[in-house]
Amino acid sequence: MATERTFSIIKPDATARNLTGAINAVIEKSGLRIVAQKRVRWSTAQAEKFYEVHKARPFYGDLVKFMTSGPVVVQVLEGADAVKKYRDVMGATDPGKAAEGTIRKLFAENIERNSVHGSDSQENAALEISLNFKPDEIVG
Ligand code: 3AN
Repeated sequence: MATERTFSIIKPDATARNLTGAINAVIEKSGLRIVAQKRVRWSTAQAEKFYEVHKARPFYGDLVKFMTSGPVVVQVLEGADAVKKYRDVMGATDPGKAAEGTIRKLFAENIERNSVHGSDSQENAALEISLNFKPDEIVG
């Protein structure tokens, strides 16, 4: 399996509850390496751009409001098959449907306040990483 990178966000519901370390522990236990990380506050424009693909969905406005409601921790994760692996570690979008031991089963509040984001393809991972990190901020 090829070594890949994926983009992760620890969302405002999780930073508000002081769960950054607990979520990072699950990530690291899975074998993924956190090769870049910073805590930031997104502007409305940044959140709108990031979630542009969901623009037509009924939850878009609320999602942008939520993602700008508090600090987020943006990360680059590295490892074998990282995109799929992190999707498995996060669990289903709806925490009610997430498997035992996944981040969303352990920590998410509901389908919107679901604690983490992870890229859904290698192409999107590259795009999302480039939107949030300069190359020299990533130390593998
Ligand atoms: P995932 O984050 O699992 O890739 P997406 O890309 O379908 O899921 O959705 C992006 C984000 O939009 C989710 N993480 C969640 O915060 C929010 N979201 C998705 N579906 C809903 C929904 N039905 N109602 C409210 N928020 C949603």
